[in-house]
Amino acid sequence: MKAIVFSDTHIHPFAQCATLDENGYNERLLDGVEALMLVRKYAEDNSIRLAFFCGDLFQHRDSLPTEALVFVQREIMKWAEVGITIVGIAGNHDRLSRDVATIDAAGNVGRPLPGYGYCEVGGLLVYGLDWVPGAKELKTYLRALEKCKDSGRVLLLHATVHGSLQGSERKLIRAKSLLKLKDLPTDAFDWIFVGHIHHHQKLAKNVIVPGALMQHNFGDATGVRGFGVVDFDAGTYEHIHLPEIPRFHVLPYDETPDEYLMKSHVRIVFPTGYKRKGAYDFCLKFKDEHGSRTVVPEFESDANVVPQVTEVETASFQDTVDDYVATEKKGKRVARIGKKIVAEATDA
Ligand SMILES: [Mn+2]
Repeated sequence: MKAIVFSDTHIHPFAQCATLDENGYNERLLDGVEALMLVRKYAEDNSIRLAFFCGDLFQHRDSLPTEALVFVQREIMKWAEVGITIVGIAGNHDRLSRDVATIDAAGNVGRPLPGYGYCEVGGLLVYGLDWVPGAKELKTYLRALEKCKDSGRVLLLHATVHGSLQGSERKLIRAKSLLKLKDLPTDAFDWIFVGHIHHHQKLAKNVIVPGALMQHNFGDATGVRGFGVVDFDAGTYEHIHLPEIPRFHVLPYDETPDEYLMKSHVRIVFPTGYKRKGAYDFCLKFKDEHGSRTVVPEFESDANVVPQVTEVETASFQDTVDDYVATEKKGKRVARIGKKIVAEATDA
């Protein structure tokens, strides 16, 4: 038996690099929905009827945009219609409160439990734990799981495992939410799938980070994104990426572009001193020539400017007045306000 493993879809009408389709829908949102659709098609074409989702279906946990919800619900409905069962957990982006997760609004996503627990599907025991802010609770749960040794067990988590590569989400990760590989009950499970980190990687022979389904911003530019297929009989995991979904690419202005990447979002880096007008013209021409979705300039000086801080000794009001008086006495030009202060201070 095979199953799909996917995570961190972050489906949202992002403002960055947004374009509108002919109906006025945000194409960043449509890309996310299309990625979901392509995973479903893959499952259908390969007669796969089970999918594991490791969290972060949506982007904003406290304000789920209506169009994101509607498009995702419609797509998830189709998974159900063709007989694909999704078992998922809530990531930090899906968890509105301890008891409410926006992922539940998507419909047809089987949850081990809202919170944590397990369900039985396709002859497998699938355990899962929604994202929790600290690693302490997670570790308590994981320790309890270590003791049971039934066969056909899968564990879904949304967490950072120490030492895993981190993409653009690394800024958001707090030290107290870190798990170590030894905290994971690797002996008690056939497979452990961990969402949250966007770079796909294999942390141990049966511990997989599927990574994000697609790139989400320029910080993801170098990362290969996609989904996985786990084969329970062969004991293998295969990672598949979706070339159809626009990617992000950062390119020095004098570099020859790779046509495959140019259909996507491109940030062109210009050197310090490059004329702004020339750079914007360059980007427009680039977009036309390569059929890129969006092309934005970045100026090296923008990123490299280090704010210069001049150490200023603080002076008392009297020191300032004395300074003005001294300056006045030397016959140097003093501003009008200075003259007023000097006049008051010297009773002139
Ligand atoms: Mn996350």
